[in-house]
Amino acid sequence: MKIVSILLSILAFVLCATVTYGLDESLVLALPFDENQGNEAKDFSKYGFKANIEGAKWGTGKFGKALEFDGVDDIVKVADAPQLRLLNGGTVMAWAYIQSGGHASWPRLIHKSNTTAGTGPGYEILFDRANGDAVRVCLGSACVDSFVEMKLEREKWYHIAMTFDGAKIKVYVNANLVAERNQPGPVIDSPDMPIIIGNSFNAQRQFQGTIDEVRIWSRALKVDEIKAQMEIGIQGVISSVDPNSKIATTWAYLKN
Ligand SMILES: [Ca+2]
Ligand SMILES: [Ca+2]
Repeated sequence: MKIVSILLSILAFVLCATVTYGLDESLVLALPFDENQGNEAKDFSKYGFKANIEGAKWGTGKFGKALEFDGVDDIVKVADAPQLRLLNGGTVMAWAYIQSGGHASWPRLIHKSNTTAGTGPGYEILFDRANGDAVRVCLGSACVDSFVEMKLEREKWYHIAMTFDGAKIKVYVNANLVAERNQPGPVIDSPDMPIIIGNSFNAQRQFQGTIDEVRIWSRALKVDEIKAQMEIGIQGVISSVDPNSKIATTWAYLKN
């Protein structure tokens, strides 16, 4: 019995190592927010970053649990790292459930500032209440809005994604392309500035609602990839690496 147990442990370890090794290296941040306790959220990318939760509460997500922001002072931070600067293209996505509170004009969903002044973007996704509840994405000073193509309703889940590849900046809502524009130049570097979720760096662009399944890649995903990501929780992300290995998936998830 003891030997069986030891063998199973070794098997689990090997499978787990395989899964970790096999994760797409362009997936640089994957926050499922499924912990349901504590003030730290684990990143499931191969880089193993973490998010510090200041004020946001655990709640019901699109997949498993998620973080609820009060629209007053809640903020989540992921410290800067070279992989998160997205200088050669990227994809930023999350599920969001929007409520009525928070900043009256531009609540931030995901924000990486390029200035300590705090609202200037390296890259960011926000709700543009000043322009009819559109979703807006910015890369440096280049912003693009969904405008009439996609107005966001309250108390409803939306999957929102931005991609950029050096040529185009694109906005997707529920895996539908709703806006795009030319990318005017390289991404503005923002060393030392953290990724902020549910607010801006200066904590003055508060979001009220729930945010789930934040994922960032260092390349622009294609629409079919965005659709696939929209439809899976973190267990799906892990198992998509090796669909035949349910043991590995379960183990990698449970051990956390
Ligand atoms: Ca979740
Ligand atoms: Ca609070």
